Amino acid sequence: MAKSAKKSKNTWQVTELKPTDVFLSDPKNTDIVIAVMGPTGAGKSTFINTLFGEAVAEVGHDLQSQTAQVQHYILNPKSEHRTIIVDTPGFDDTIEEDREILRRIAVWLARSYDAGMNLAGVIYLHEITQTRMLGTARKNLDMFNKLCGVNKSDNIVLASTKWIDVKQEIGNRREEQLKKEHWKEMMNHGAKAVRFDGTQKSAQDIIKLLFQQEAVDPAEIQRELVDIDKFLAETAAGRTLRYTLDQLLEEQKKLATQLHQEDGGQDLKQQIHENEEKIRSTLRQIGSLSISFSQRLKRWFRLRCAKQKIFTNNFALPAAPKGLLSATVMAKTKYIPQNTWQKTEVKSSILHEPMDTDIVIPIVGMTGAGKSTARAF
Ligand SMILES: Nc1nc2c(ncn2[C@@H]2O[C@H](COP(=O)(O)OP(=O)(O)O)[C@@H](O)[C@H]2O)c(=O)[nH]1
Ligand SMILES: [Mg+2]
Repeated sequence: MAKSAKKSKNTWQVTELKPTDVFLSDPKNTDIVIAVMGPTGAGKSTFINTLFGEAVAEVGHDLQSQTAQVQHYILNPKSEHRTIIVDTPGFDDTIEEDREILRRIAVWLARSYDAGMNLAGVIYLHEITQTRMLGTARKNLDMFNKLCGVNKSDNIVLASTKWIDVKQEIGNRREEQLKKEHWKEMMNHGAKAVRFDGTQKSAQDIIKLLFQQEAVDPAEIQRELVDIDKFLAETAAGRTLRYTLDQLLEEQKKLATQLHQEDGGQDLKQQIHENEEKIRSTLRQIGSLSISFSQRLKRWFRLRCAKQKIFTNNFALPAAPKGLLSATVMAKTKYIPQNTWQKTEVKSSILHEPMDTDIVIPIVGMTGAGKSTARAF
């Protein structure tokens, strides 16, 4: 993809970059990047140490995430084509919120893309000792899917770890399940499933798999951040938060029913309380996404608006995903006339005489957030 040599700062560089973000001091456009992702405890740092043959990354020995920052390690510093291995934090509700983890990974990838570095691929690690794909394991896989996009997955290696800790037949069964269910879509699009057996040769073989692939199309999030200059918060990955919320609400419903039927004990009440906290935290994060989204809308409009007539309208949005779609539909009205969405999505006409000199300021938010109050100003 063509990139201009010199350009002004992108929006993400202004809004998302933090002084604490670590990056290579001397990025080169000959560098090859391989990112290692997966839940905390999956064995990412151990994999990297095994690959390097020495302890370069800190290995976690408790439940807390050891790698809350994105860290990079240069495998062959003297080579013309350096291989940069990137250790990423997992999405695991311990130290940082999902949005912050996402920001750190996205910003690192965006900076590497901006510097002309080449992403060779991503290794996603999954502990074969996990009995089921639930909780953080599920969330990490969803985030990963959204980050990379599932359309083209040639540059993804899905590696299972900790084989030494499971009986062979149980491991085989779980691996089959992963291939048949959770990894199926990515594998259909070219991702490879392998086992990391804990040896350096196995780690090197996994890296080699990525070098056999052709040059990589930038991961979805890089494209969105740098090329389309979208706000990070409104990327496909950010939308996963809404999916998390659905899951939490479903869980809460089940717990409440249980409590009602069993005249619940202290444990159940505690679980409900903890779940409630998670719901609140997810809602807060979704709240920050909505702000970014409306900022983006405003930016789009600013591009084409002269300072003429101001028209303020109020979109009452029911649920987030559908609501956002409706707002987008409205925003596109001028540009894409007579498309299918007009038949399926436009439910009522608001302006009878729209003019291209009109300025539209959508007010977006949940019911009760104060949209009508804002309109009064
Ligand atoms: N038995 C076993 N333990 C492992 C393996 N890989 C990692 N671990 C342990 O799992 C824990 C988490 O590993 P770490 O590499 O820090 O995971 P990360 O959070 O993904 O970076 C540590 O206690 C490691 O010693 C493995 O292949 N087998
Ligand atoms: Mg680690």
